[in-house]
Amino acid sequence: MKKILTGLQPSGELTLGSLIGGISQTVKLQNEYESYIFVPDMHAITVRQDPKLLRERIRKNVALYLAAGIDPSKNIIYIQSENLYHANLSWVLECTTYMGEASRMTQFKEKSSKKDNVTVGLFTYPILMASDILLYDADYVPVGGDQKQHVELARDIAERFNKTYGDTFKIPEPLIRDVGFRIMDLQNPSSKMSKSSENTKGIIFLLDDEKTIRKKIMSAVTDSEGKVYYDTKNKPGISNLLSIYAALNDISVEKAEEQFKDYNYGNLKKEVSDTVVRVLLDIQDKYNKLINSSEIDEILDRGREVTNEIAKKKVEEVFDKIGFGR
Ligand code: AQP
Repeated sequence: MKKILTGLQPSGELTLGSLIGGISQTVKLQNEYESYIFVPDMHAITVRQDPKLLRERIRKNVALYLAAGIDPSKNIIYIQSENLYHANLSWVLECTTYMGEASRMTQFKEKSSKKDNVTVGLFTYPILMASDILLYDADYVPVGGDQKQHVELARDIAERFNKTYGDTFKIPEPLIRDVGFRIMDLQNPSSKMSKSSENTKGIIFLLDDEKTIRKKIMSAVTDSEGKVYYDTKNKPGISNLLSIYAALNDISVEKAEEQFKDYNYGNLKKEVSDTVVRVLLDIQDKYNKLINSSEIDEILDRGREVTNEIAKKKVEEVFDKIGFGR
């Protein structure tokens, strides 16, 4: 069985974008693949985090994975920092990566241009991501378009290492989702809905209450044309609402477009709100039962054990080939 690997950073509260573009993709693939899903807490500290909040969010992420349909009998679920081999391998991979290729990462350029105190960790983050992937010989990494470049870097690093030291790493491939799975900010529909954006009015958090969800969708930015159809370039707001509706009802964007072609924007927003509320309240109900349960700890203990065993073997093989130790 081929392996897939997914992680959602606990750098903020998970959003509708995290659900549609991240968790739900893994839920769909979990029957076909050997699936690894983790909480990349070490990635989250590339920007400053409050320790108490970070710890809360790690647990919340896991509860939300499960509440959204990640099946613990079909997935290995774990916390990145509970496996010290991620950072160990990352160092070796840093020494296998050239400054030129790391400097080409567009996500770093974009994120660093918006911040004052940029950490070295933000720069080397894609190499830690390569370690996350290569440790487990993942075949596929389901990612949004913005992460494709990072998977390509992981491939280049793996190929270089294999060429120098002999066959060691599986060469991973990105599994790119359809355009409709990129969920945009409701207030600024030309930007991705991101958990760490400052203006929270355009972001639906998975744990928002019903009133807040409805309010955010009803005030989503649209356009003045008054016709419902899918056109991301000229109608990013309406296209985003159609994408959300299609993704949550598991239908094509074309089908959603057909269904709403005679609707006005107010009625479209009302239907989208009903769908989002239905899906999120169901997830929240399950989440509330899970968040304080020992089930989460049992799942994470198992994940820690399994992944440490796999990663230890891989890192020992790497260290041996490099010539580390006695
Ligand atoms: N808005 C989105 N639409 C579709 N997919 C999304 N993903 C995240 N937001 C959307 C996908 O979820 C996976 C995990 O992403 P992540 O949370 O680890 O990092 P991110 O992509 O950087 O998410 P954010 O919310 O934008 O985080 P911050 O604000 O901390 O940078 C990825 O596969 C991603 O594509």
